Amino acid sequence: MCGGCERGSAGVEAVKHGSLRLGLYVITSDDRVAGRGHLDVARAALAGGADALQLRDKTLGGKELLRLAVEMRRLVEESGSGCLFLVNDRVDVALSSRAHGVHLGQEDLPAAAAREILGPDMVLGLSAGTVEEALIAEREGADYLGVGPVFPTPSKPDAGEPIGLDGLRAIRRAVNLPLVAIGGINEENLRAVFEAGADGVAVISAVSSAVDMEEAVRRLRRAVDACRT
Ligand code: TZP
Ligand code: MG
Repeated sequence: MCGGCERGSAGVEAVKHGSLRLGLYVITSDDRVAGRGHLDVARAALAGGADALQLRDKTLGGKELLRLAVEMRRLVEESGSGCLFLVNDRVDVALSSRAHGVHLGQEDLPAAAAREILGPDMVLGLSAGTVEEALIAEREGADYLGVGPVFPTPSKPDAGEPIGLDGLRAIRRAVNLPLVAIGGINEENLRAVFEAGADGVAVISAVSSAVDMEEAVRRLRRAVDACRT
């Protein structure tokens, strides 16, 4: 999809043709295991066959985040894997690093404003934890929704009460957008998540905390594929 592509070529065109691949969506974290950083997680995600990769760091300033984003974008391109690359929170960093898209939460720039800046071709993902948020996100031009937390998570202390599989089902019934479920998802519980209507699963600790991250991604890849055959 994006080997050597320019900004946004994996965007709306892919969505329109129903080919936005989000089945296994890996989000990077820093220092979950000492000495292991964002780029290590990214390398493992790419080698293990992730469909999408998101750079997420709540602590870094713009300069350092952009440096990482540019490097991650380069890794994605070099991998030739067609993996989608998104930046969390920062539309400016996503644009400047030529990411394929950005993922925004409820407290970030409103979707309509983000879309205006990003243009029609970049992928815009939005977080939604309720049916109401999902309906608004759909109306405002999201390409996919990050839905959760489905289960309790160690990775986001302010994530709020888990919505459970019932919450995910309710959002599934309400919107047509691709849904990427997030929060406490692992190899063991991901089948139930797909059965509840998710199109993909996003994970942090299932990869970042694994002893062998690349092997963890490969196992998740197989588990995701097994749910969809
Ligand atoms: N948004 C909702 S839950 C969550 C985010 C970023 C954290 C997911 O991390 P983990 O370790 O896969 O539960
Ligand atoms: Mg955010």
